[in-house]
Formats: sequence, C-alpha cells, structure tokens
Amino acid sequence: MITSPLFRGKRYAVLGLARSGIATVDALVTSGAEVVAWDTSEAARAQVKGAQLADPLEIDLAGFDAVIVSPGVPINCHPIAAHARSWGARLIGDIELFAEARAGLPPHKVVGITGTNGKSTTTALIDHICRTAGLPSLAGGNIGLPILAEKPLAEGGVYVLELSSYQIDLTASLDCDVAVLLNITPDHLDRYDSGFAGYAAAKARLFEMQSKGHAAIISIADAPSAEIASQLARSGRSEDLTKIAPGFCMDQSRWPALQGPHNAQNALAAIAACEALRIDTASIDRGLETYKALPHRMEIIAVKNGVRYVNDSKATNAESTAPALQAFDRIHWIVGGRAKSDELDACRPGFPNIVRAYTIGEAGEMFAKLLEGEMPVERSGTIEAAVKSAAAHAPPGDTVLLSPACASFDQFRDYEARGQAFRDAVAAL
Ligand code: UMA
Ligand code: ADP
Repeated sequence: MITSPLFRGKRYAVLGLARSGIATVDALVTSGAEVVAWDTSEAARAQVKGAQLADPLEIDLAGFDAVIVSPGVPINCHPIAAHARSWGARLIGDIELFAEARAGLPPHKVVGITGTNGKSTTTALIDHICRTAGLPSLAGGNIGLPILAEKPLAEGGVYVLELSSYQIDLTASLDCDVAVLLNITPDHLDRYDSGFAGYAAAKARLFEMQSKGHAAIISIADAPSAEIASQLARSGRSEDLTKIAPGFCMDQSRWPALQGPHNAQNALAAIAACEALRIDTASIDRGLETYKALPHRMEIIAVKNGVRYVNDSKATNAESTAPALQAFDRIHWIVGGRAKSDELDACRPGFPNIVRAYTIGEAGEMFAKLLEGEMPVERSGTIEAAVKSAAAHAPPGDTVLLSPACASFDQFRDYEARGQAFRDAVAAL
C-alpha cells in the first residue's frame, strides 16, 4: 500500500467506504493518521479497521486536515461539500492523497489519462507497453484499482492512472509527467450544475495542474478537446503539446485487440504517451501487438450454435456504443439501462447492421419508442429475457451484442455486474 509520513498525526474524515474509501482508510491508518470513517451502508462500515466510525456530516470538523470523499459521492449536491467548507477542511479524494504521498516514493513518473471514452483501454495499453519495455509499472485509479492500495513501484516506475472527472474534481496537486485527454462528449451531466461546460472544465483541470515542460497529449477530434489544446498552447505550453488528429490512417492489422477507429485514437494517444516516457519504438510496437482487451469491452464470451455473444457492458453512453454497432453486420442489440440522454443519434450509422433490438431497464420503453420504425424492437425488460429471446431469433452467423449505451445503476451495482449477468444468461442457454 502507498503510505506517507506527511499523513502522520493528522486528522482525516473519510466518506464512502467501497473500493477507494477502504484503501484510503487503510493507507491513512497505516501512515499514523487519526481517521473518522463513514458510509451510509452498514455492510461497508463493517469493513473498517483502525478508524472511528462517525458520519462526518454530524461531527465538528475543527482540526481536520481534509475530508476525503469517494468519487461516487455527488459533491455537487451532497451536503458534505458545504460542511467541510464551513470548517475550513479541504474536500479531496484518494488521488490527491496519492499526489501528496509522491514526494516520499522512489523516483517515478505519473501518466494520467482522462476522457469520456477509451480511458481504461488506453490506461491498460500504456501500462502494458511500459511492462513490455521492462519498466516497473502499474495501472490504477478509475480502472478499478484504488491507487493507495497498490504496492509502491521501484525506482524508475510508471504509475499509469485512469482519472474520471469525479476524481479530478477531488484532486488539487497531481502534476502528471504525461497527461492524456482522449475525447469529451456529454456524460455524467447530473454531477455538473453548469452542465456540459462544467464536465469539460473538469477534464481541462488535469492540464492546469501540470508544470510547464510536462507532456500534454490531446486528441482533437471533438470541439471541447480541441479548445483545451488551444488554451494550453495560448498559455505558453505549445512545446509540451502533442495533438492527435482525427481520422489519422494507420495500419492496425498487427494489433488484434485494438481494432476500429476508436482504438486507433486510443493507440495513437498511448504511442505519444510512451514516446514522451522515452520508450523505444521496438517496445512500443511489441506492446501494441501483444496487448489483450479488457473484460466487458467488445469481449467475445461465447459462440453457441454459430451465434457470437459479445459483452460490451462498459459502453455506458451512445458514443461508446457507436463503434460496436459498426463492428458486426447482423446484430441482435441489447440496449438500455439508466439513460444518459433521450436520444441515440451517435449510434445511427450502425442501425443498418441491426437485425432486432431488445430494450432493457429504465430506458427500455423510451428507447423502444425511439427505435420502432427503424428496426424490429422487443421490450425485454431484463438481460436474461433479452438473451433468451435473441438466442431464439438469431440464425448461425449473427451476433448478440450487449452494448447498452446507458449506465447500469438502475438494475446493477455497476457495469461489471451487468456484464456478469450477461455472461450468466449466455451460459444458461
Ligand atoms: N456513499 C455514501 N454516501 C453517499 C454516496 C455514496 O456513503 O451519499 C457510499 C456508498 O454507499 C458506497 C461508496 O460511497 O459504499 C461509493 O463509492 P464509489 O461509488 O466511489 O465506489 P468505489 O468502489 O470507491 O469506486 C470508485 C469509482 N466509482 C465511481 O466513480 C462511481 C470507481 O469507478 C473506481 O474504479 C474506484 O473508485 C477505484 O478508484 C467506477 C465508475 O463507475 C468504475 N466510474 C465512473 C465511470 O467510469 O464512468 C466515473
Ligand atoms: P472508459 O474507461 O473511458 O469507459 P473503455 O476503454 O473502458 O473506456 O471503453 C468503454 C467503451 O467505449 C467500450 O465499449 C469501447 O468499445 C468504447 N471505446 C473505447 N475507446 C473509445 C474511444 N476512443 N472513443 C469512443 N468509444 C470508445
């Protein structure tokens, strides 16, 4: 775990005790800090060791250095933000604690990756290329591995951090040696009172925290990302900036796990990041060739009776589902969940490939109405019903694709649980 002498003797309150919260409590307690911890869930509270249990909202925060909240706590509407402010305590997250602990770690580099889609793929790919080049490396952060739970790397190591906008909002001093922005399209708008502009501003902060001379890699295929690149150049950092141009053609045939235009964007960003880390070209090439896809992203989980079953549960918005719909030519599309918007326009170019749609979850009815007239639609409600029906309708050669274009929280704990439900339903056929 990552600890720091800087935390010793200080007082912290930790709100949210799932993966990042528990790792935070453990790291702070082991560092010698005094910790008060809380979660609305009793089961989560039961996992705490070495900290006092109390709701930070109900206590006097005088003398507390900071309140550390989990990324899943909506700080735009949760009263903890005003409460911390009223006591002069900083409101931060586990990534900020990591940033503060860096001074005590063996010399290392940090690569931070953000964007609406492609973060996990690009994070895992950069980590894989670093390892291929023989560097000590680890992937952490939003990819599902809380960074404070990781073992510190040996000298010369590279911490590759996937950073969501929620995490950046709770970070003040992370100076990435290499910062990467993949794209910005509407997402998570319930967390930003100023809407899309607020979400884009969160992404821009990753670069604002950087020192001059540190590398900034920005894919400029969408207007908000291009604007962040321009701002950076105007601020006197044009020499730090590498822009990834849209539609850049290259041969992806030797990269089996990095197919499609979206993965071209991810691969180009990863190549630029690894070049900034001074990794040699041969290692970069080998890394791209040997990279294996992460689970829940266009993952072929089974072929039954000649029908291919593909789990793309991580596609939580229309923009990330769009490339999946263009990857196959006869698709039985399982779509729905908690909608991020009331349209599916980004998916439209893939509609000719869809044989039948099966709508699920909260957005099921809305999407069924939207898609009727464009393709046969079935209101399935659940993944189990959708898989059963798709299996009955699909002849050999067809693909049954879970690529929901929605968040999972209406029916599942997270996208991983949703992907597992799909796997279970396919296994049960
Ligand atoms: N809680 C309260 N009070 C509240 C709200 C929540 O006590 O008012 C508690 C909940 O009961 C729960 C905990 O807070 O126990 C929730 O914390 P969390 O949702 O932050 O869960 P973690 O397991 O710590 O996961 C977080 C990230 N979660 C979110 O951003 C929602 C994980 O990203 C990340 O992998 C993990 O830290 C490790 O760094 C997940 C995610 O969905 C994958 N991210 C979003 C995305 O990718 O779109 C941003
Ligand atoms: P994130 O961590 O940002 O959610 P992932 O790498 O996990 O991104 O991919 C999530 C989903 O988005 C997958 O369905 C994948 O096919 C799609 N995707 C991956 N990279 C991109 C990209 N650069 N642009 C659009 N969609 C993408």
